[in-house]
Amino acid sequence: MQQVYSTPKSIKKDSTFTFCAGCDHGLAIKLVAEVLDELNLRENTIAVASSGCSVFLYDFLDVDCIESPHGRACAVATGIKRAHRALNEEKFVFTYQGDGDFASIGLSESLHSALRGENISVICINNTNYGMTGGQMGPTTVLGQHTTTSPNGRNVKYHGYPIKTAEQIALCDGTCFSARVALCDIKNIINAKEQIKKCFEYQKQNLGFSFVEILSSCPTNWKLSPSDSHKKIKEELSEIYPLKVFKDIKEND
Ligand SMILES: Cc1ncc(C[n+]2csc(CCOP(=O)(O)OP(=O)(O)O)c2C)c(N)n1
Repeated sequence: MQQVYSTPKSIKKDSTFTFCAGCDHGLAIKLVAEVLDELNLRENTIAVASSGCSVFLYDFLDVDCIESPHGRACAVATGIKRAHRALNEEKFVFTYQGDGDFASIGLSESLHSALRGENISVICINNTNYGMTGGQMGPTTVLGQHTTTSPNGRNVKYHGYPIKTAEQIALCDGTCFSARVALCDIKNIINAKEQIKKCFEYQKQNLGFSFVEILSSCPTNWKLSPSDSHKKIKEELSEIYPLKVFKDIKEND
């Protein structure tokens, strides 16, 4: 069969994405792989995957990958970056995490990595629930959203407010770049790749903690079709979670 789309070198040969139908993880990983290739980083990268659907990163990405315990991706990435520096080896280190991993169980590690200005990059997949374990309420579940642990909808009285991760990370002095993007249509996919590229370039330039949150579909747990999931991101979720750059240290110069 004629190949229509090229496969980035950083994607393992013959790998077929095994995510649920319509899940944005596959596209997110492909964009990350394209950026790694364009910045010539493949041979020098160590990727840190988290518990959750993001753990499958190492099945698809043809770079050195390590799996971190739940919530500890930024801490593991910090150790890897610093240990290599101590050996005078400059490695490109990024984490690929779910929102539950980054902003709930791992919030302390994540926030302090940003406050310390660790020179690592983070790709955080925000699907507004704990996807892998069956769609429980997560830190980013929006008010009114039905999940397996909030069957009547997230209620501010009982569950509090969701966290706006990209905005919070932008508040940290050690952060050089923080943006939120989505993959719900071509325009947004192109923009997402640009922001991922900037995020990775800033680490190469040694500017500190760089972060991209990707608002992602989860058709299985949202109980929607893939196209309705993207419609939900475009029409509802991006109103609550604005798609924009919240901090760019170079723009503020
Ligand atoms: C210490 C610990 N607690 C709980 C779990 C179970 N667990 C595995 S993945 C996961 C949810 C991950 O959710 P998220 O980070 O949002 O990623 P997603 O699966 O949605 O991509 C949980 C609770 C675990 N592996 N380790």
